[in-house]
Amino acid sequence: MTGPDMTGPDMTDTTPDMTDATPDPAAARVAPREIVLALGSNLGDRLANLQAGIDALAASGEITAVAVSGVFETSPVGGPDQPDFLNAVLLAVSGLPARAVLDRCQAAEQARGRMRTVRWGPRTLDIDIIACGDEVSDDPLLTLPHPRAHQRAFVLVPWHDVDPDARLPGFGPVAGLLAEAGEDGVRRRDLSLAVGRQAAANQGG
Ligand code: A4P
Ligand code: MG
Repeated sequence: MTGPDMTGPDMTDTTPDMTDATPDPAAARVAPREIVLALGSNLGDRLANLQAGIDALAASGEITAVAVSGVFETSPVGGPDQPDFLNAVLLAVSGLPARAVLDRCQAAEQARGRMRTVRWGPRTLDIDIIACGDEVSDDPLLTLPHPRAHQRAFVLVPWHDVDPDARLPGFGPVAGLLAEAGEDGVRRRDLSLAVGRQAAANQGG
């Protein structure tokens, strides 16, 4: 027989075996970095919705809440006629990929009964990722930094409140962006949110 020797080393299949390489987003990790999350609510018990969002994100142990801004009452920007919002900004650290962080944010929104009917319409809880370290993405499913954050007082005022030296990747210091955007329609409320409640609860504290 003159055909190729099918047992020879040249015929070894070098194609990687994909059966063991199915991506598992839950297992993927990146170097831990700071994540900036904007929370908003204008339906139901707005303060409880924001706090529940923070607690839900921390519950998995994969997103560590570091600090939260004061609470600001804000006039709605865009969308239909709707009630005023409460807005806040949460600083966190996570080694999850950005898409997994988005999944956690959307799960937390769902847990507070978030309905998506009208664009920019009223919502029990919205959690947007403003920045994930220095990551830049133009994917419509997850745009980083958030494409409208740099011009929105309802994001910039609370962010500056919790981190006066913050910088928005690609745009520069938040203080400068805030000076340009102005603070119209944003009022500080005598309310507060807590970080670390979930961790304390998990330890029986
Ligand atoms: N998406 C893309 N990038 C991101 C990101 N960086 N973070 C996608 C979060 N989501 C991101 O979001 C729609 C889709 O955006 C998601 O499926 C996700 O894949 P959504 O939460 O369903 O709806 P949304 O939040 O209304 O959308 P959008 O366009 O992000 O809204 P904005 O621009 O954030 O505006 N006025 C006041 N005073 N306070 C507010 O909090 N919020 C909005 C929402 C409008 N006016 C407001 C407020
Ligand atoms: Mg959103």
